[in-house]
Amino acid sequence: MQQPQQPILKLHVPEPTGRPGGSTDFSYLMLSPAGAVDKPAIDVPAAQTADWATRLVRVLDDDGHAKGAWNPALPPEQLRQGLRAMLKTRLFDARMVLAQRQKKLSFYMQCLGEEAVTIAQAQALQEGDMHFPTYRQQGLLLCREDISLQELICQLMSNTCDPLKGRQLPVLYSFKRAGFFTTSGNLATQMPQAVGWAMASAIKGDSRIASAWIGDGSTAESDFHTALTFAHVYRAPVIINVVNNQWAISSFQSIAGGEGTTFAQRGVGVGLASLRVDGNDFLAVYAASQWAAARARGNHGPTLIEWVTYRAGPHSTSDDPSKYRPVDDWLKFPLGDPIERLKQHLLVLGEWSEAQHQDCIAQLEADILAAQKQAERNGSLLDGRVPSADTIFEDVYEQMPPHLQRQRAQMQAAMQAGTNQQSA
Ligand SMILES: Cc1ncc(C[n+]2csc(CCOP(=O)(O)OP(=O)(O)O)c2C)c(N)n1
Ligand SMILES: [Mg+2]
Repeated sequence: MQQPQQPILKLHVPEPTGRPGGSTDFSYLMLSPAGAVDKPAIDVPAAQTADWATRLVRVLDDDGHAKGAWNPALPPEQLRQGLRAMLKTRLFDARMVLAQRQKKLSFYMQCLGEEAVTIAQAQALQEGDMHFPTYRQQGLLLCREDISLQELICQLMSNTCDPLKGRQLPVLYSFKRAGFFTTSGNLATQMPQAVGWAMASAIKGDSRIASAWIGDGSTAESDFHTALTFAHVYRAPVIINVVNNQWAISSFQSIAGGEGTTFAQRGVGVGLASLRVDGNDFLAVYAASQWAAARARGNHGPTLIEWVTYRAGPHSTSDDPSKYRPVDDWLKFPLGDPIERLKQHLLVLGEWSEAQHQDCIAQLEADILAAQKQAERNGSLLDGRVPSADTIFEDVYEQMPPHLQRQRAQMQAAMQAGTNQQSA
């Protein structure tokens, strides 16, 4: 029988809403006014959070006033600490990009424009909780006084004092003592690990929670979905942070599934309480993190939080975003700059001044420069002083087995022969 005429099938390929030479249409962000979104009960059933997964939790308005039910009403000293840590992170990033351009390190990744998500969440969590970060969560370390800048720079320069002995790419830090799980270059692997760690914490009868971090693009990885299912089924005490900075290298967030829906809505679909939050609003980040942490600690279940923010810099030192997006995009991003917004709030409160701001910057720049000089005494990529080759045999077994001892001796002999040949 002859079929009636049917349309030819075609696929939809999402496109960014702005390309170089044009200007981005940011209406897709679906913003809510500051203070407009109410706060659910800490034990709200996950399915009832669907509304919170589409609206946007915001506290700070455009004039720097804090509004609504999510205002955490933090003491001014805590706000100043947050501002200082965000400035420290931004200045450190800028200095390390410069060092990369001077060939002192091979590679660097900034978190320009995203400083609030890590620093406000770090304030809301407790010592002993474990973060499972990506390469863009250096703020979790830079906000701590017990992590020295020098130690971070030695890792970035892969020099003789690199705590990871050159085994990791620059930026892929590991700091157990700071609750900072080893960063993996393989995207999304940290998600099932974070949920597994949270489950183990509950199995052991502990009170520590996990915080997992992932970018918008990486949510397309199957590890992300596996992690959500486990988190939901066992109500694991974990916060799932999806940092939607609009880009995954040159792929717009729509290519990972953000078009016509939100990343927060994925959480609701799987059975997780979900919030969509202004990631450039320090107060909103603190309040939402505190809510999710209290929910996890009270055995009410995990929370997925989509942080809406913007990757203001290139993806890494190997990227040139002017090839795929308008160059002035960040300046036009409706949620602004997290540092400027918290500064404005403190100025409105009468708890900060322009002079204090400039002093703070000068002090931080001096500290970073001094730490860099100290770190460079142990070598940088320029002079090739790297951890000894011997170290590749270490830290695998508690006691080195005979076959590795033999191989190490062979390597040492070969290296010695090479040195003798060179000097002959
Ligand atoms: C499994 C895997 N696939 C691809 C890559 C290459 N890669 C590194 S970062 C990146 C983009 C990730 O974007 P997103 O998750 O949005 O995080 P963002 O860089 O924006 O913070 C890609 C594709 C990788 N490292 N691992
Ligand atoms: Mg991204």
